[in-house]
Amino acid sequence: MPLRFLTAGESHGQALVTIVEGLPAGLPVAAEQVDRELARRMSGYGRGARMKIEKDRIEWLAGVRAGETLGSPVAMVVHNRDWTNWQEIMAAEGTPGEERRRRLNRPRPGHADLVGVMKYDRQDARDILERASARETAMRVAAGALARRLLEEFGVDVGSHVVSLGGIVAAARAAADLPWPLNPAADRSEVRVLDSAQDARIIARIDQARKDGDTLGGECEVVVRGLPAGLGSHVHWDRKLDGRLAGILMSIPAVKAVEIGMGFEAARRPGSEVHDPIIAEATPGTPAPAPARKGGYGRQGNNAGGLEGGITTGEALVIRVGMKPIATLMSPLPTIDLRTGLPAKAQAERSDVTAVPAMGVIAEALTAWVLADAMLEKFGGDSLREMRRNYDGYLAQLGDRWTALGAVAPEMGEA
Ligand code: EPS
Repeated sequence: MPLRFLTAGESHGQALVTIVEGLPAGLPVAAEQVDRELARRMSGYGRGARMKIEKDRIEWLAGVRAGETLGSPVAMVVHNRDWTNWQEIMAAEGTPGEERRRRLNRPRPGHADLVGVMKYDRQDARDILERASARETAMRVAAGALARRLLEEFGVDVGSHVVSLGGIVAAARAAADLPWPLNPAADRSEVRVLDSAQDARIIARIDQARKDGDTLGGECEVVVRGLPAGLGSHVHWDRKLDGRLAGILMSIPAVKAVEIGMGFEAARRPGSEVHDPIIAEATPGTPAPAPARKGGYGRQGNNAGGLEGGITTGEALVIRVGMKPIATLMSPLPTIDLRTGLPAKAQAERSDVTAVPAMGVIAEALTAWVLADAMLEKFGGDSLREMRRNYDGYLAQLGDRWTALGAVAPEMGEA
């Protein structure tokens, strides 16, 4: 796959870093575009005190000059402001095995704490939780912001909104009826919900959970418009775009479920109610892409969620992502103490009541990542100009094909 990225950084360490490789040269980028996404990830009702401490901003370390990518690896850093409070606890130098402050001895059910100390042979679960923390997703959003920049060059827009939180479900809306662009509308709500009737109820539910020392999960929907048909492939399991999207989205901390289009509901209905009839025009009410982009056909409905055979259909891509409640409860659940092996209450660390609104932003970033990767696979190019030429050529080819088929169709009959 042409695009790659790695991240490093502990939640209360000095900084978070990422290296992004495979972006074409000549892509206009600005720190402000990345920082805007980082700020969106930090927002959302239900976050804890940490988000008041941090003000995530990237600094370019490599790969960008005069506002354009160079084609070389792009490196970015985000400094942790909380580091000043954790320097001694998180210091890289010291004596191995020495008793450390802020040890975590009572692992939280639902967290990586226990399995992590078993697997990595650690005494202190802090050695696990610092990296398992969702703080790391800041760098995924930073990398995803560059992918989003690339997609924007080709008229692809990635948005999301929260469809349920704490068991309160927003009124259902088909992707075609969503406001567009989606994010300015969703971001107006503190919980990123489009249904104003449920907004206040959700906020009250979060307040109640905070009082009860509890946490809440929820679901978001990612919607992408403007994609050409033909990204991904049916030919091999690891090239199927649905699998690639589900895999990366399931890697978001606390995410337990991903559905594409009709999702699980499609498994319960007959085929006649599931598959989207193909029609000889763009789907009514679909603002983009233009008919020529898709080869001149459209669909009655989009239960497939924009993917068939692991390939984009040109309809909107629609993905739902489900997140479990955060594992750190202020009214803790039963666990065992790692030092004594005796029953105890899990450790209560400072945390969020919910991070579902942030999860939507992370899901957008990772969706953008996979799509940018698929665009580079299909259209290649060491420079943006070369990629655009390939892209334009492909769209023209789709248009030609439709014209040619239209010309011969009458003689071909049904045979
Ligand atoms: C997190 C616990 C909280 C969250 C954190 C994830 O941090 P802290 O332990 O410093 O209070 O705020 O999320 C972030 C720092 C972030 O940037 O999203 C956890 O335990 O996973």
